[in-house]
Amino acid sequence: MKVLILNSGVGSRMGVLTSEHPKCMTEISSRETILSRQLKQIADAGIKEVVMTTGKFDSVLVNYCESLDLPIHFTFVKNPIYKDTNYIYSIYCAREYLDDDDIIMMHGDLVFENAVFDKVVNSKESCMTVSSTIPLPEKDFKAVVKDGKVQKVGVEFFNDAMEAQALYHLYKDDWKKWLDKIVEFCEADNTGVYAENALNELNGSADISALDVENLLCAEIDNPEDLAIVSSKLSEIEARTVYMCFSTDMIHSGHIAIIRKAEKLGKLIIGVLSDEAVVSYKRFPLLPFEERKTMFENIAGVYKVVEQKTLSYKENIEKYKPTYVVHGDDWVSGFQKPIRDEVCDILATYGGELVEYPYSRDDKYNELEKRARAELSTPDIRRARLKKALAMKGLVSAMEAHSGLTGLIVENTVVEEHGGARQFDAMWVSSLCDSTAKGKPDIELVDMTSRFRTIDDICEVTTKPIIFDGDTGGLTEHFVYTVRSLERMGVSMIIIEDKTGLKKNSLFGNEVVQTQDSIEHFSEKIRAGKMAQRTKDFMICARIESLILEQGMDDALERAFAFTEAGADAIMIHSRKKDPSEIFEFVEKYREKNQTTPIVVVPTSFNTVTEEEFKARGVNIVIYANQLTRTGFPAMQNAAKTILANHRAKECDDMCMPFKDIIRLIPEE
Ligand code: SPV
Ligand code: MG
Repeated sequence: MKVLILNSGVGSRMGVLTSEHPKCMTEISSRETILSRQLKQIADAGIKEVVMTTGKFDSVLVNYCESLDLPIHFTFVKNPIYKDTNYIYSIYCAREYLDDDDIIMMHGDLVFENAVFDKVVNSKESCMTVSSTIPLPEKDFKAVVKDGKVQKVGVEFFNDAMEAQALYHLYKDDWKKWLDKIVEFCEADNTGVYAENALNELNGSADISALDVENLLCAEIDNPEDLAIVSSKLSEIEARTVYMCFSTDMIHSGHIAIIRKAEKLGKLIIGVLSDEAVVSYKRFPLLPFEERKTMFENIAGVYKVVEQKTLSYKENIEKYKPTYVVHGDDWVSGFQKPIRDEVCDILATYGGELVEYPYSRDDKYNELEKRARAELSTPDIRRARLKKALAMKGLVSAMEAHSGLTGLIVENTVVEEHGGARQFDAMWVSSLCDSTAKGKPDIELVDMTSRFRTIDDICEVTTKPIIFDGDTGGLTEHFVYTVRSLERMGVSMIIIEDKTGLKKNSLFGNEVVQTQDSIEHFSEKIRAGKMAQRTKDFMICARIESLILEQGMDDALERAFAFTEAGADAIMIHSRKKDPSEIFEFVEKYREKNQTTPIVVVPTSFNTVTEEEFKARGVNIVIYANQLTRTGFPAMQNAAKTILANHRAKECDDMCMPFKDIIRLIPEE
């Protein structure tokens, strides 16, 4: 595609403004001339060929164009008799450069906003810009339009006419017909008329649509009054702002393309989603907020980058009052719809506009996303993420996983909520559930090799951080090896409980014989573990069983402070009471003296407390320790009974996951 700009005219109506250069070099702002603006728009649209007709100030114009240093190849064609002819003859002079391509044709005194040029360039049919909202001008161009098609163009038409500007996109076939007529006119010496007079003789056979740009700026500058009007409209346009929000940590060409489009609408403010919002909405960001912010600040065309703290745009739209909010059309339905609705409501309060572009999730994006997930699953990155999540969110939720399959459930389960999404932050590899899955009691019978095998299965198909239930930690001499093995696997935290001898599950309480370890001995184990660890990210959590074993609050607190002193990175306090008050009391008393060490709870019994309440009280990790096992088991038992009772599988079918879903459950690499 080529652009033809007609600049042979003398521009006498501009007075002194055109005494030393052609009209197109008139300044329309402190930074731009009519021509420099047109050429920048052309270059931004990716068009590289411009044919320009010149006249009186031929060399001034040529030098000026070259000085702009744009990625455009110019062909200048001087109309030698510019004084005595109209631009029909200038086109005739340039015809040899114009007969082999689609063209965009424009008068050199035309100023239009980016949205207009976008529409013209992207028009799928030949078109001329018209306006249905601007009153018909007395002396300037009007187009007679029938069924959306331009029939005639001239200053003399008033019936069925629309205000029109000489900004055309002409596909080769239509243009050829018009050009042939122009040649015919000029060779018959009919050179004092508009090129449109030749078009009118085609009687509509060149198929040109009327492209209605309504009130968007598209105006010619004929005299100083026009200049004043256009300049003031331009400053209004330049004051427009555009808001977009990004959660991405990897910028690809799709993002750049939408940023390019958005910045054409006004000064582009980018909202970068906070880490906390990204974690809940998508996945753990590869780059933290500050780095993502810097990344966007360094993209050309971005005016300002700000934080968007939540998935809701409310705070930032109300603060920046953007003229436009830009988004892909993927949020028209689905879980982001409430966010979109809220954006529309706020924009409506001050006349802002939502601009949506077709959303395309291409293979490139999927490939990058796959790579990001692969990176998140590597041991170093996965291990470090529990600490990061704690710092970002204050409260982290973990769900039990005891196999690759349950790991996938924890990894991928997302629920929609208030236009956002919720998902678990981490996985708990429970001794109870790992043992139960193997049909064994929870008494440290399943050995570490087997427990590590479970972790490995989970690691292979997930990316979320892992908290490992280390039971008592075993002998101190063995525990140090366990710490290093877990670190190597990318586990983030081990929780060891202050019991000794044959460990039984805590939920038995004192119904079975259980012995609590001494403070000194358990502290020694913690110290040895901390000495053994090789990375700064790995955490050892001391689990206190005093409340389970009915040793009282003071004992629990004494142990908590001693274990913290010994180097524990977190404290888990356990209880098997339905009433959460002893947990709350512990947290309150521990927090009086220690505000920073994370506190972990396992609310299997005291399960009425919400995560929000735990967080408000100073808890940092909530572990749902066994619910997948406890829900899965009765479902399986029921299926087995149903088949036995009916001597066939039919009655069981409705309880089953459809066959096609189970096949698709696990994606192939
Ligand atoms: C586990 O899940 O194995 C635990 C938590 O240790 S509890 O069963 O509550 O003791
Ligand atoms: Mg356990």
